[in-house]
Amino acid sequence: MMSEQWWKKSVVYQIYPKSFNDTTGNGIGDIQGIIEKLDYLHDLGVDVLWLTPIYESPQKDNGYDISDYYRVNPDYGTMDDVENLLAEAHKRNIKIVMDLVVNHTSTEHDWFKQSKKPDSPYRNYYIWKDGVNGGPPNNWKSKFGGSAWAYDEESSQYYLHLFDRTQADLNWENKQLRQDLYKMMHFWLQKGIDGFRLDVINLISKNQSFPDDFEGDGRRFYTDGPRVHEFLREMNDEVFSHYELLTVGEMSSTTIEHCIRYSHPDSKELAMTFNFHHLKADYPDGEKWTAAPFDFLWLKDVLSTWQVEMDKGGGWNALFWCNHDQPRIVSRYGNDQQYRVKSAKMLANVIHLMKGTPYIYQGEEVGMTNPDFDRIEQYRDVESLNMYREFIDQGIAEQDVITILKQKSRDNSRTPVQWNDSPNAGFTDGTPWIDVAPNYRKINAEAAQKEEGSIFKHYKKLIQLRKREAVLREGCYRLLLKENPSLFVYVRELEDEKWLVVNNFYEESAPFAVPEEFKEMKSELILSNEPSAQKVLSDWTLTPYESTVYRLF
Ligand code: TEU
Repeated sequence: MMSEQWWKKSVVYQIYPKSFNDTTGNGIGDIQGIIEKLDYLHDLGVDVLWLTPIYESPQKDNGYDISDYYRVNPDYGTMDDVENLLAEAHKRNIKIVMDLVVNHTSTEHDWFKQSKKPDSPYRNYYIWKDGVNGGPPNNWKSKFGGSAWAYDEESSQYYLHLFDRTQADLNWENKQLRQDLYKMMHFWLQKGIDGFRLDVINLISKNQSFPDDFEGDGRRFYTDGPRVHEFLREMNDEVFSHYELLTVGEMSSTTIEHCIRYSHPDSKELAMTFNFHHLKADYPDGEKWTAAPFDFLWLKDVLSTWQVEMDKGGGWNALFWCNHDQPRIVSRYGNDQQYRVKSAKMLANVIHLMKGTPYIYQGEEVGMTNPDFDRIEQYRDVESLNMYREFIDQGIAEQDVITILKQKSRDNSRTPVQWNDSPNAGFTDGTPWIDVAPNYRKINAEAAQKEEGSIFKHYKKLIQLRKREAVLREGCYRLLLKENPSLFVYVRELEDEKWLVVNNFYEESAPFAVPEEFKEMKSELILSNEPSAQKVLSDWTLTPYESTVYRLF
């Protein structure tokens, strides 16, 4: 019998199929390519795979623009391939979680096409409004730039799109739409999938007066909106409660209070939540599109506050550094040059030893870096291309825009997985849809699987530790040395057991003095990225990017 909360013991691996592994030579990854790598993933030790959208889609936003929820994007394969993947994964005790994009569909979805006719029963599946004074209904902005409203000549009204203009927001106020979505979810669950990652699910309920926002871009009127908890509870009741699922909500600009409600078992909404506040440490004044260093004290504070408050409130965190929307963490809060291996392991420790369910994004386990694309022709992402155009139109110099894209573009994480040192990193025999990072001869999975002391082997250890150690799953979290400008030190505690996790985020050595409360305790070295780490805890000077973990008893 599976335990109800099996996902509390799991480590999830995220696959961005387009860039994972191509078996047909068309330059685009596919489902067969995932099947081919199941043994690799089994060796790593992960127990769940989350696939970003594989449904039929015009691919304006790489599948987050779905035109048919019941079909598979032919570039990725067929429904048979999906069934095969499920069977092969389950054989290895690996579960499959699919992406669920129900805040919006592609404007090529049949519902939207029907919806364009004002008298159609589908009109109300989307959000249509009259313009105001010859302009859009309000001043809300799209997250990908420009107005959040697009004008439709045919019906002389505007439709809402919080993302690209080809991603029209669904009208969750419409009960018929909700029922159609639940039906579709059952379809996939009946096939045997093990859960959903729900795309921007906290944006589905909009303030129905659609007011102008004089202080921002409109997000206050739809983020964690008026009926969102009601809708999620309904979804849980109609769909999730019939299965034992991992459900993780992607929460954009959310709050701890809401995330507790989303993920508290008593609320009967979701299993856990992603939030992004810790990935804004390099957004000075909240602005993503600047090239800036990260604010370390702020990072510690945000991560720690979420650890403590979610735990207190009975919520559950999804833990992660990387995904398909974020630059590579080793290039971001680590060091992708001289200390790449060491800093990647340190960052892995910081996240994997916290309380919650850890997620690994493809390539993270071998320390893939940002690719350093220096020509705009190398970028593919709709958001990056929109920003580029906006900045150039504002008169900003091309070189300065590229400097920002190199640091912030979502394409940083979307380059093909580096499997080996053969041409195109073993990703494809054809021409990859996006360039492979030039460092693949040195940084690749085959090398990492062989090398002693590789990042890959370190991730394996962390995954095993999570399975073995109750303190990692259940223990409380406590931050030490809050104001220390280079060390991130925390304790996990369960009954008499304490784990002390000491991390140096910088290239300079840094001293650590054992806190009074631990001085009389015995200690055992659990894990370190520093070969010369001392076996027993005592005052010491951490080497660059050192991360050392002791058990105290
Ligand atoms: O992302 C939601 C989202 O708001 C972001 O993380 C977004 O990438 C960021 O704000 C851009 O600066 C989800 C998906 O993960 C993303 O890939 C999709 O593009 C987006 O929803 C729309 O479906």
